[in-house]
Amino acid sequence: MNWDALKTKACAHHLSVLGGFHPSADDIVPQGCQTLILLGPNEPAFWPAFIASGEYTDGAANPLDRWSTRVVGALAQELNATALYPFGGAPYHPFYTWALRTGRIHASPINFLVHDRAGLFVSFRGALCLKDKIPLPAAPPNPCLTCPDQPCRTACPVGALTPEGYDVVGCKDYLDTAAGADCLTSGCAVRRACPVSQRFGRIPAQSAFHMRAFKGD
Ligand code: B12
Ligand code: SF4
Ligand code: SF4
Repeated sequence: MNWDALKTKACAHHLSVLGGFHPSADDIVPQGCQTLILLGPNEPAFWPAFIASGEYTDGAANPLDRWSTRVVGALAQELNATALYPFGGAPYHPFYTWALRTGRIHASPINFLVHDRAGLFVSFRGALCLKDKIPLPAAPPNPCLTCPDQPCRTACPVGALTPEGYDVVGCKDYLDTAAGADCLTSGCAVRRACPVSQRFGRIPAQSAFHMRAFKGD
């Protein structure tokens, strides 16, 4: 298995390989994991595939988590790897820390993760633990270092998400107001303000789906 073959196989499942790393003794990973790979939705193709799936249309709870379990699980089986998921309740697997370990996903000025291609819209559907140490490509530069205006710092209309922290209650209160409909239907204004996110092609309906889940509707 090599990086390009992995990307091709993931793409066939509407997933994107967002980065990987070779765990050291300090990393919290399953025993025998030689390479950890982070998978996200392959956007924009992912959304039409997901809403056509049985998990989305059956009306049962947690459709995206169930879709991820089936699809990432199948990919893991194909690759003789172990699948791990970011959801499922505490204690959570440390996806944030793993993301930083890839060297191509960074802590942005507002601490949400930022990826060289997905920007602040980066998110994970699962991880693969490979038994082999596969060569990884060099990480592209951190986009924040060449982002002159850093609009993420000031884009939240109520100052709930800034470099000083994330006021989750303040954010959710705003989503309950008429003015908050923009964040609710198009996605977090901070994540949308990032120039890298804007080039990514995230479908607003996908953001609306996540925002509804976040708000608890
Ligand atoms: C609990 C949780 C939340 C909580 C609390 C977040 C918090 N304060 O950390 C709440 C419900 C608020 C939340 C909200 C969202 N989250 Co969240 N969340 C998680 C979850 C499930 C667990 C985090 C955790 O405890 N990990 C276990 C700890 C031990 O390990 P760790 O993650 O490596 O720990 C580091 C981080 O917690 C970090 N950290 C500490 N404080 C904070 C604060 C913030 C704001 C961040 C980003 C990180 C962070 O420091 C720790 C050490 O390095 C992770 C998935 C996961 N498994 O990690 C997603 C995750 C962090 N969330 C994610 C997302 C997408 C969101 C939402 C944007 C989703 C949405 N729109 O519906 C929203 C934000 C709403 C918005 N404004 O758009 C993404 C990351 C996105 C990004 N670009 O950074 C993750 C990785 C899930 C995924 N499947 O991709 N989330
Ligand atoms: S807006 Fe600029 S500084 Fe903020 S996360 Fe995006 S690239 Fe980084
Ligand atoms: S969803 Fe809207 S209110 Fe909440 S942090 Fe993002 S921009 Fe601010």
